[in-house]
Amino acid sequence: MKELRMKPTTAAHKLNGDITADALLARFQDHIKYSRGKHFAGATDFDKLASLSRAIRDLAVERMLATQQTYYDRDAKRVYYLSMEFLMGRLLSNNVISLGLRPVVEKALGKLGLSFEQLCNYEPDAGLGNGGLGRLAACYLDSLATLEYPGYGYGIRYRHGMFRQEFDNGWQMERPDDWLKFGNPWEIIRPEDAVPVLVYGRIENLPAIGDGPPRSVWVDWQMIDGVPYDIPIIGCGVNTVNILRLWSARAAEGFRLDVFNQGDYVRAIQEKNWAETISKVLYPSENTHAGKELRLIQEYFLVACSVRDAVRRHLKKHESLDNFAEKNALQLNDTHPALAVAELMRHLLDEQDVPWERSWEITVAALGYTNHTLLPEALEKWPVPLMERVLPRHLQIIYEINDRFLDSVRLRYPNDDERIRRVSLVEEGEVKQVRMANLAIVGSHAVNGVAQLHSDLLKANLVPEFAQMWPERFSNKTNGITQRRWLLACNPGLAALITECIGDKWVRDLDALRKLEPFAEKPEFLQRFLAVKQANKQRLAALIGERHGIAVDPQSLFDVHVKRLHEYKRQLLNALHIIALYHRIKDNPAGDFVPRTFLFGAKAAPGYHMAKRIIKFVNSIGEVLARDPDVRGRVRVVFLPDYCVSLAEMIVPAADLSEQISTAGKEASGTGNMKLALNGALTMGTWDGANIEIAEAVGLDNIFIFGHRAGQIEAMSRDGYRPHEWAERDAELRRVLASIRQGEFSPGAPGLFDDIHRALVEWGDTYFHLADFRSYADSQQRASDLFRDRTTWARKAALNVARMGRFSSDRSIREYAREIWNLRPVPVKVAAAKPTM
Ligand code: 26Q
Repeated sequence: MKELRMKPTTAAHKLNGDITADALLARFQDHIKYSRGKHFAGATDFDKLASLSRAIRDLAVERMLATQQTYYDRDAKRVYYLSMEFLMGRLLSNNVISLGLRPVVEKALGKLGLSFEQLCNYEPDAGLGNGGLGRLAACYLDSLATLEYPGYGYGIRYRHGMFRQEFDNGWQMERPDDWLKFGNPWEIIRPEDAVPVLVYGRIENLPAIGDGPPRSVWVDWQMIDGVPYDIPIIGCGVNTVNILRLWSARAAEGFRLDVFNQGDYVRAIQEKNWAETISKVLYPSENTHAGKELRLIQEYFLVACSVRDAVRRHLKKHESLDNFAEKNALQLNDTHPALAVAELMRHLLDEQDVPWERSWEITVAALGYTNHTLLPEALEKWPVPLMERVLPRHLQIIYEINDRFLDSVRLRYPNDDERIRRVSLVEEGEVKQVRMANLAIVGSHAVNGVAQLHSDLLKANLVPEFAQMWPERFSNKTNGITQRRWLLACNPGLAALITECIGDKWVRDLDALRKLEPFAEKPEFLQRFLAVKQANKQRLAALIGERHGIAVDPQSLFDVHVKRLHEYKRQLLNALHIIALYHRIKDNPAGDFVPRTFLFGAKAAPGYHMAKRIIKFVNSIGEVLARDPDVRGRVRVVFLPDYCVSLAEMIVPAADLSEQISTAGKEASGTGNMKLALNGALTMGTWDGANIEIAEAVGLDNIFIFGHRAGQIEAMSRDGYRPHEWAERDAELRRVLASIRQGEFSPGAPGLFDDIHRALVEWGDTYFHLADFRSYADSQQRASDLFRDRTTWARKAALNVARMGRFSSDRSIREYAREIWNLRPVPVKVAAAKPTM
């Protein structure tokens, strides 16, 4: 596995060894004065944050230039990660760590009596994503840079990222995110690299020239400009600084020239607004496809800007696009950028005059597609009439791709209309729809799922005809997380303890954690391991106290359920168990219960009514329990508002138990499961997604697995699942359901949770809560029993940490690089910047 020469992280410190605390301090103060235009005395907290960030960015820029020059000189193959989401979170702390400058920064700030940690907390999250898929993209950028791969992120610079969540009487309220309000010190705008993007219009068919092919031109389009903003992605302990390029939409120079020419200057300026709406807001829904025109244009905008940029960079070095696929790989983060298939074809055909067959070879060889979901409601399908209006030329190309593809299928499988119907890029029906997953599969040389089970189900259930036709195209690439953010930066206590025991090799080679295994047998180590966890729990308890005025008991078991709110993720199953516990306490108020704090964090898509009601339900349960003296000191339910990356960085290190309880077969992978286990939480999980691989890695003795397996769930779906029968057979569950129906958790508002009750009992319990309840409740009981013996618990938790090496995004990225991108590391040599005093 070890292809890379591992440099010890101390190298990171050496790289900037020649910047002293005094030199950094001078640069910081210069930025206060010359970038912010203030005297130090008048500088706000944000001025200080921005100035430190700019001082750090300056150090990174030197290497960014050297990195780009190296890639150009060496004619390196590059990978472009195309994603509608990059959930970056905060950048300062991670960038300082990557540069090995933490001690220097702390010393410098210390001279002014400033705290680095506090300063970091003023940075707004770059919340340009919904959840797992967006955060995965951010982790992958970190690994690409750290492993010295020539990799770029391409995304959209949303003016408003993921909404801020507030609670009003327990109901979710969405407030606009305004992350750019005070400016973004990390970005570099590059107006000189702006690219034109065309939408709308129609196709005009021209007569063929001689016996050449019929020609068509796209006319009457409207033009938008994509303006790039670059954010440096700093590799940890290396010179590599890659780039995340985010596109912002502006009215093009010639936009609505017709209206200007009519003399209606003011209206013409007003219409510029339309262009700018394209990058205004992130669609805040995960795993649903609403089919909105603006979203389609956003997806096309990303693809058009990125393809043009990649082509331009290629042509700086090469004469033509003939070797484009040898020198470039484009990875599609789900189907959201799947229009890249049609756009790259359009470039080759219409702008470079490459013949169809060769254009197609190049396109398929350059593209790879990662699938992140099997949920049918999440599969992107765009109505043909909409596409015809917005992207007439692309629709034409998609039809041509489909015709040729279906011809090849008919050759191989004659007289198989059913197969043709299923694999077609166009779904027939009242309104025809373009199936983006089919387009992505046909247009890519590699297709992968994100955990073994998911990749298997993808082949077996979602697209069996494609898997049969092209078995070599399909593979698995199990997700990973970056240990630089999700251990080193967010859990300094545990990171220091680990490094003290086994050295710091794990920072760049997570498999090194294995050396921690023998320590799990040493009582002194376990005591310190527990002390770190305790301190992290106290840190979180303090935050909850400050922000919400709620006192949680840091001695209690912290049971953490953080992820997007979705029925398949079954926050509701957790709630049912809490109610059962409550009833047990009421029945036996003198009983000996292991105290628990149930912590939830989750945003619901604004239009997802059931999800919003589940949030209200959990909040209401929390209120009822908080008011009941019998419960005091035993169970506390806290739904933390506005779950986001920076809040996760506080919660993850403090968790004892990690809830990963999706209906088996529904969660493609999960990555929160990895973050929590890496930080020493035990997993309470179903046999789903990456939970399976985590269980195999840590051992079944060190994880709580419960519930029906994917095959059993499928069988129940097929043979008829009758949820009420599961309730009839279980007195405790019956009582839980009855208490919901009787309004026990909606005092003064009977009927408030009737829909929740009905969804479970009458409407078929789509996600099998009732079928898994008993197994879940029993498993939870085992967790409580185990928690009484802290040392045994700590031993299992430590073994989890020691055995999580496989779940580093470094491993994932190496697999993508070798098996899909054919990409090699390109180390960057650079003399570190000489500080100017
Ligand atoms: C699509 C069309 C229109 C509007 C929005 C969307 C949209 C946006 C985001 C559809 C899906 C998403 C996000 C999906 C996602 O985060 N999936 C998760 O990906 C993780 C990384 O692979 C997995 O670990 C999770 O299991 C999976 O749910």
